[in-house]
Amino acid sequence: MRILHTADLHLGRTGKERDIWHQWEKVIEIALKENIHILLIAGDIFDNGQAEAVLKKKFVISLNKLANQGIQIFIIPGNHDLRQGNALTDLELPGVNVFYKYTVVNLDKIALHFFPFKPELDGQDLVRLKQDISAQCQIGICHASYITLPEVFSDLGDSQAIHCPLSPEDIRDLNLDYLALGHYHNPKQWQVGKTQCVYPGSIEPLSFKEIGPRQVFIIQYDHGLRVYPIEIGYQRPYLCQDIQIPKEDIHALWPRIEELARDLGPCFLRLTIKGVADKLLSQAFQLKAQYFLKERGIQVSWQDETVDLGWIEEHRLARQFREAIHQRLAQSPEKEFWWQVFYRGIGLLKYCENVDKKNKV
Ligand SMILES: [Mn+2]
Repeated sequence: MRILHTADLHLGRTGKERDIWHQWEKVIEIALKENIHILLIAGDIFDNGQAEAVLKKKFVISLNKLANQGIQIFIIPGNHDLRQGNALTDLELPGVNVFYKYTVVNLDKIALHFFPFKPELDGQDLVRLKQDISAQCQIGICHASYITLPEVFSDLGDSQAIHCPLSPEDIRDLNLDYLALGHYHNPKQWQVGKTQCVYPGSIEPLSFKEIGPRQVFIIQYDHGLRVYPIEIGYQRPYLCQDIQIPKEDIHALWPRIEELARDLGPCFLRLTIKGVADKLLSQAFQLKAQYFLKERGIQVSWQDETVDLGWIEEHRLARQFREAIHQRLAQSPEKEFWWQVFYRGIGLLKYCENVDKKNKV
């Protein structure tokens, strides 16, 4: 018996429709190639409850490709599917099952326990819902928050999305062999007692927090349980880069922009720009670079940490520090060293001023 576990497709997410669809097509291909018997989707197929009819139709056609090969498809809703409506209506066709209340499906040696998403539930509620079924392999499917992992806690906490909190004790009490989760968007695999727990993560990165190639998981049950991920890459990753203005010359930074355009494929790029520059020149440069990179499929968001030359001129301490450094630069052969002293020193002076300002407020 071979099962494919995925979750968090977020079909229809604004601006990412095509990327997500390409990734979903990869999942379908893998499902066909890997000879799976069952596809589990642990919630958040759609980004919101009011998915467009055209998109739903396209999705049903894609599921039909699997159903026609005898693959059974099991779906539970996630919080996004039920956001302002219900996106999972009209999906039920032969071979496709959507569960809205706790259900056990008994297949030969495997029992599948479906716990559909409900905002008011927690881990102990799942334990109370679960029926005692005798089967060699017990698999649970839910859209929940394993808050014991710090990265899950902080990420879901930041988005105020700690729904259905789960603890290691809850997982022990559930007494499963495999827990197929959805909700957290980075792939994660860990073990609690005998239970293998997996978040497959989103199928396409949706924010700067979703790092690395995407994965789906294959669960194979013969005599024992074997679980392994299959990488499905991504369409457009989220990347972060620091760039430093050489000396005080913003234009000397242009080759770095060209290098980024050459080295990076289509992506979302957070550029943190550091150093000293005239504010207006720097803003003009950022606009020009942003346009240049956009033409090459790179979407830039700027994090401006530059210190304005104008500010230095206006502040006696900063101005004198700059003058002193320029003297050293003229005399010393260690130019790179003195530039580093300058960046650090001027950054510190600017920081101190910001702190002073805050304290006054
Ligand atoms: Mn999600």
